Amino acid sequence: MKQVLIVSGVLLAGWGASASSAFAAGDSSHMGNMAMPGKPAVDTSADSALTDATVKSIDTSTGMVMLAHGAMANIAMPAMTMAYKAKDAAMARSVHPGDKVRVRVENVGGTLMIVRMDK
Ligand SMILES: [Cu+2]
Repeated sequence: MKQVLIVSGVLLAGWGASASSAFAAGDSSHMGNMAMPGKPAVDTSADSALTDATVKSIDTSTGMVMLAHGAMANIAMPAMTMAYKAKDAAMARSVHPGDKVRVRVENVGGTLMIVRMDK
């Protein structure tokens, strides 16, 4: 039990760090997510790490972006091709199939969301 509490604390600390860089200050909508119990992270030491990915396809109606991506330790995801929810419509519209990007995917309230995507 003590171990679980420690892991949760690290997760929340990581959230705070990434939230300050990935979201505008004053956004209260993700404060609720911070209080939710997260999945135990495999590795929280590189919590803002970006992962190389190639955009395979985009569905602008749903905001889903199909990525061929490297391993993402923070969500325990090995390298694979998989669709993730873009954090907003502007992000989904900003990329095209074939684009090489660097992404940060996080578990936001149970949804694997692309919170940052650098071209
Ligand atoms: Cu995956």
